[in-house]
Amino acid sequence: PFDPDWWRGAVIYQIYPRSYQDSDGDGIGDLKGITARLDHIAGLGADAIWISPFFTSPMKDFGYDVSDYCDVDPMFGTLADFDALVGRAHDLGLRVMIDLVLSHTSDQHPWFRESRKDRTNPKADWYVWADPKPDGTAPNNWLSIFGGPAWQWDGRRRQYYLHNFLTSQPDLNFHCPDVQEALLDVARFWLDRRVDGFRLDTINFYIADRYLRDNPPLPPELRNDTIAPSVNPYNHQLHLFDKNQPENLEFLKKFRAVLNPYGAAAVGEVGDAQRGLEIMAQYTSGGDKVQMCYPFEMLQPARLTARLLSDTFARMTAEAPDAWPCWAYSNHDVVRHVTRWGLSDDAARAYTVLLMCLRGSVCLYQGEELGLPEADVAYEDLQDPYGIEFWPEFKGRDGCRTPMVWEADNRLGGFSVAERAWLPVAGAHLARAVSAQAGRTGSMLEHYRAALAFRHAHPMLRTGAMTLPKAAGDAVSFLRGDDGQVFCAFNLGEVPADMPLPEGKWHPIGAELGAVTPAGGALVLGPWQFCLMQRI
Ligand code: ISL
Repeated sequence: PFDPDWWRGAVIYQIYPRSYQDSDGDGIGDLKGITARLDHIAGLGADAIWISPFFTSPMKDFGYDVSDYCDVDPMFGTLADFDALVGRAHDLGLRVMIDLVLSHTSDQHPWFRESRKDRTNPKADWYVWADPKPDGTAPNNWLSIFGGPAWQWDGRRRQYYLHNFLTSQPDLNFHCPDVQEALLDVARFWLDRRVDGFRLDTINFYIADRYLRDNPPLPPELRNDTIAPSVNPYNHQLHLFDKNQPENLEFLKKFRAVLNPYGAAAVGEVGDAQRGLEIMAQYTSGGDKVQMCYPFEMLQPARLTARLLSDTFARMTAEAPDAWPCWAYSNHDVVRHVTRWGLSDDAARAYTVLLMCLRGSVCLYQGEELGLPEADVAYEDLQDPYGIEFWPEFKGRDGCRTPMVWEADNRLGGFSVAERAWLPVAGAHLARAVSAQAGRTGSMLEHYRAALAFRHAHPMLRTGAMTLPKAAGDAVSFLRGDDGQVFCAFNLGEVPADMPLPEGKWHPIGAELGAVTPAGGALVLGPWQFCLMQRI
């Protein structure tokens, strides 16, 4: 059904296609495998799926290096398989979002092969090329997220090209109108194949300063010292010029104009520890750019405490009052949150309910619904180039990318019939496989199902207003709904918390989630307990 607002408050389930389900026994997941497992996602109660890239790619960054935007990599299947996936998803009431990596291509993309030939070919300015400084060094001080300078010398053209990520991921030049048009055509291609929206990779990296000015050093108060400098030198510059230039807003408006006739939605990934919320405000306000941004506030190593939650929402109220965030605790780039935050099952349950009560949309990452911890991947098994480069200070992203576990009594968890999977299945994950949890009262999977159903049953949790969270120690509370119809209180810690009850008449809800009922006019929450109430 045509509903241009479908994304607002939606729960989006992220699939990492290499690791969801292998249908042809090569040890790598594929589109047919995903199609076969869509019932699981619909049964969970998600509104949509986001599939990480499955496009033709040399797989240097596992698909985030695209060499053909309009085809499926043979490893994952065919366009016909994709059409079948979309058909099945729609039959199940699931929207389909795909992951467009527009900021850069693979160095194997025909556009780059042509562009690097010489300085006069028709695509000569499709990438960010620049002459060296007089002493032969890189054009400026910009750094790559994956370490080292963001510039790579090309012997043939005798110029440097910009790469914000791997050297094999050259950045497209969005100052070139033909590049913008080509990318809008990519979006049209997939919309015509009936996708409902896009996750836009690194949306704030699209446009760099046309004068290629040096970034200034980062003032110490803005540094995020939870990231070791050896791992992320990137954290030591103020990223004024290498990303998020004002021209980006013009491109996003054109992108939105392409989406509108289809009722499609886009969520832009904004990885910016310094100005993420402010950028989200720029990109999602006004109703003429992207609908949602995916900020990193809850993906950080530091646990989402009551204080951090209230600070984040206070900053959002100040800097981004009408922005629409899409929250996530976990994804394919970070340590799974259960491990990252050191959560017990009880703590993880409380965090799940909290996520379902927040204003914004939500992304869940495959396996999160099983309470999976990060997998330990041995050095010999590493696949992620980012991890191989920085081992052992940073072990890379493989520990959250191991295969999904479907069957507890199967060597590869029912992921594949191959001898080996592309990444090992974590032994400790098997006991948490879908088969071991489905239908079992009190399991993490059933808890997620109930939590999603709860969000659905209370539309004000999806689209209603939210008061600023009040934090007191580890406890936090807020009201949801335009008239404050729902009261939500959580104890995000080990110490019992005494909380004031809100004024008015209330009846408790969420018993099926384990919510606590106030007794004798007082609300005392034990460790990881929470209370949910609806105004009478
Ligand atoms: O910018 C960052 C921190 O300030 C990074 O976290 C960055 O936003 C993130 O690494 C972007 O990730 C996405 O693009 C990458 C790809 O490797 C990731 O898998 C993808 O999620 C390059 O395409």
